[in-house]
Amino acid sequence: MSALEVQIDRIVGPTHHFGGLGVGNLASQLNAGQASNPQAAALQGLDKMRLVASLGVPQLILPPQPRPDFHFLADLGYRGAPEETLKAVLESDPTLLSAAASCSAMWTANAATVTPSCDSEHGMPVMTVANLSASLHRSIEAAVTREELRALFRSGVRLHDALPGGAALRDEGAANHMRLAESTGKRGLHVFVHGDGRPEPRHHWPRQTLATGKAISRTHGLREGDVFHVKQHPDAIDAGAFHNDVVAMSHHDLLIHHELAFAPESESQMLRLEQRFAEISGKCLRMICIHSEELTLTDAINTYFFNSQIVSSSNSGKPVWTILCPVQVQHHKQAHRLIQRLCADGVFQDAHFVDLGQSMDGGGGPACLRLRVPVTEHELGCICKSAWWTESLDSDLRDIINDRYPRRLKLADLAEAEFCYKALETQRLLSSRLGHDLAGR
Ligand code: SUG
Repeated sequence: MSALEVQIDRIVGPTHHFGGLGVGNLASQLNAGQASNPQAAALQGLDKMRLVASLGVPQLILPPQPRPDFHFLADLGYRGAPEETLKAVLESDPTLLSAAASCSAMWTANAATVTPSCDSEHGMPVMTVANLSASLHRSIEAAVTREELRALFRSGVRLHDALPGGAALRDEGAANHMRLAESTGKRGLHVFVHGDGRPEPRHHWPRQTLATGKAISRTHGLREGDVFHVKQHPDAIDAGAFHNDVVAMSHHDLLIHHELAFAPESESQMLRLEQRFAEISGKCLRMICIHSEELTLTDAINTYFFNSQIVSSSNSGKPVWTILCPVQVQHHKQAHRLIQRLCADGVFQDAHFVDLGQSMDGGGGPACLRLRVPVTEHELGCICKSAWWTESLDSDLRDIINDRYPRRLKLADLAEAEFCYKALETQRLLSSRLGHDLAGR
């Protein structure tokens, strides 16, 4: 049966701001307190979705999660009228106000880990919502994400709650998971990347644990021999690669990674991965290692080279692989040269450079902004129709964003009740245009 890879992106919300909350995330820390432009952020995201859809790749859209999250603030003891609550939080703990208003759910690569039906003993796609327990502002995403995925996929997927266990089972979803297969619908191998265990990074807390990868591989019904647990290089985490998708990218049978992406002790796992790939597919895994002389770790992190989004489609039966890179790659001599080389070598048939400045300033590139879901044609048919990208949906969403989103926002603006009422109303408008019928909205 033929299969496709669906991309799920989320509209950036009107409360998008630079809170400096990203653990081990250099861009987030560097831009903390700068004025953001929520309107530009949302439009940049929509531009990328339009580009992906124009390449013939199925694109789904989620609305922003409701922010500020007053339930979260109430759970922390801030009660009373919103006017008073917002001012009280700003005064006593601005970080909590920032967390309650964060639009970090835009980075949907962190929403869940996904296994297609062909790899699972359950015989249907399996998803585990990420608990994002490494950071306060992200841990509040999981409950709504679960409702959204249920509304999108209905009974077509086996949806697992976020893992329990808090810090011990830190899970950041697909950003630390790579599936390698001959093609979307063929049996695949699963690489789970974790950062804990000795030697630990010296400066930043690893966001994903080995125990998490093991738990997900069990609950997703994966074959033991098809699962690989690989440790992230502690130097990569220390240099600012807080997720694996900042130093490695993959699609089908292609894995491109920085030489410092994986810890030296993971070498045997990588060898086993290559062997296993050949066993199950009769083909060679295409592994491309980018050396520090070609692109330093620092430049890889500054440009988000490895966070480029790879999509494939076909043109008159011929596969077309396209890479969507951040414009920062185009502006960087070595990084740009690498993309040109990969295109000349036929790895990619096309490259686009996308301006996602507002997301990049929070530490998220093109690949962070999408969750990949491989589905069969039958499973595709079960997905909620109103969430698919169309010209008219795109145009209506842009109208709402152009009319109602602020162009400049600082944390203190989030303490204004009028602003927050309007933001919540705008989010409801976007949700209803997307036809989402979600509990609690
Ligand atoms: O979790 N940034 C996100 C960026 C996530 C990128 N995702 C992937 N690599 N897949 C994070 O650190 C910044 C929030 C702020 O600074 O206000 C933030 O949460």
